[in-house]
Parts: sequence; structure tokens; C-alpha cells
Amino acid sequence: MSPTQTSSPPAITLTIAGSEATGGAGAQADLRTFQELGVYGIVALTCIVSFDPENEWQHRFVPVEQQVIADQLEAIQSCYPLRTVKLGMLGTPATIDTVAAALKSQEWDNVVLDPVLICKGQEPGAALDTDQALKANILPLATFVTPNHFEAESLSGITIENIEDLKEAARIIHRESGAVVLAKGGVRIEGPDAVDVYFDGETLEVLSAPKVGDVAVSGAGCTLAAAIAAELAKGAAPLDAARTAKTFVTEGIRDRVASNAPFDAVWQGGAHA
Ligand code: PXL
Repeated sequence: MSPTQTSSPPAITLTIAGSEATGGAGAQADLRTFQELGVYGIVALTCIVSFDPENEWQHRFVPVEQQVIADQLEAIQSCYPLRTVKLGMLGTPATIDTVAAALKSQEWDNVVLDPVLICKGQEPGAALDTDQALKANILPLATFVTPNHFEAESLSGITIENIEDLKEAARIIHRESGAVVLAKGGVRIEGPDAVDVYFDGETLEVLSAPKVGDVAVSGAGCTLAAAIAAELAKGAAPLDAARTAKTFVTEGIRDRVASNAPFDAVWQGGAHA
């Protein structure tokens, strides 16, 4: 039911993601991004991460019960005719199965996957079963994937030291997944610019912006993928969505919020402040 509307309705955009309690990353970053880019954001929560300030800000990770994840998705999918979803931290093989089943229960225009394999501060390989389940059960459903340096190495199987390697990784990940790829070099690749490689099977484009400091900022990956999802939900073409998202996240890193944790946090609202 809708009373007379004065403006066109916003594009409904779902994120299936975890809460990072300090708000820098995860669902909180996604929702701020959606709001800023003018789409109606919804979240289905997969887990709660609470950093431990008494223990070097290690991650305390609690998955949401599977039935509760399924219930959230049932409510959301019954409520709205969704066309666009962003996937953030899923966290366990069981959650990956629950989310994969919900994704397969309907058709999508855009499934934007931020393939969160490990979080900052975690040891590579800490969650090998989850990594494998993500590759086997979620990656094939993605239409757009945004691996960071570590995830691009893991998904492509090659070592990435420079932009040529990043291009090769983007090509491999596209070949194996069929998805549009934005492989992020971030601060990991040497040079004055933060470089990402876009590849959709035809167009290969290097997106570049001057680095803002040399330390990764919390929420940058979440914000980038959420911005891509928001732009796609509004009807943008994939390359335009990637370009807009890159500009948006670069601005958010410039406007970062300082914190007592080892990483500052992206601020999505700075541009219009
Ligand atoms: O930045 C990756 C990420 C995504 N989602 C959640 C997180 C993190 C990293 O801390 O906690 C919930």
C-alpha cells in the first residue's frame, strides 16, 4: 500500500553481511553507503564481530544461528521484489549453505560478492573450510566480485606483485567465475597510486587514484562493494558503477574517522558535510 508518492521509489538493495561492532566495516558500512548513494538498504545479519581491545584487537566472532539467518532472508525476500544483493562476511560453511539456498530461490540482476576470506589481523588459512565453501558455493552465483590483494591471489592461484599480475588475476577470476571482476591492489602494490583492475570479459580498465596514506583503512572493501551494488541497483552499467564506487571510497578514506583500534574507519558521509 502506498499513499501518493512525490518522488520515485528508491532501489531496494540488500546486504547479507556481518556486524563489526565498532561500525567501521561490515553491515554498518554497507548501510551508510547505501543511504549516501540513495538506495533503500536492508541487512540480513550473518555474524557479530567484536574486536577485543584487551587482546590486540583480535576478532571475537559469533555466527548468527542458521535458522535466524534463514528467517531474516525469508522475511526480506517475501517483502520486496529484490534484484540486487551484496554479500559481505558470511563466516562459516553452514552460513554459506544457508545463503546459497536463499540466493538460488529467486533470480537476481546483480549479486555483488565481496569475497571476505579473512579479516585484517587474521592469519591466512585460518578459515580454510570457509574459503573453500565460498569458492565452491557462492562464487558461481556472483555477477560481480571485488577481491582484495590477498583474495585475488587466493582465487586466481597466482602471486600478485605488480599491476600486470593484478590484470592476470582479474582475467583468471573472470574466466573461472564468469563474474565481472574488480581486483583491488589497495596499498599492497608499490607506487603512488591505489590501483584496481576492472575486467568484464571484454573491457579491461585500470582504475587509479592517489594513495591516501600507506595503511589500509577499515571498511574500504565493504564500502567499495556496497557502492557498486547501489549503483548497479540504480541501473548503472558495471564499469560506471566501478568508477563511481572508486571515487566514493577514495573520498571516504580521505574523510576517515580516527579510532583507538589499529585501523581508522572510512566515513561515507564526508562528501556532503
Ligand atoms: O572488512 C572485512 C569485514 C567484513 N565484515 C565484518 C568484519 C570485517 C573485518 O573486520 O568484521 C563483519
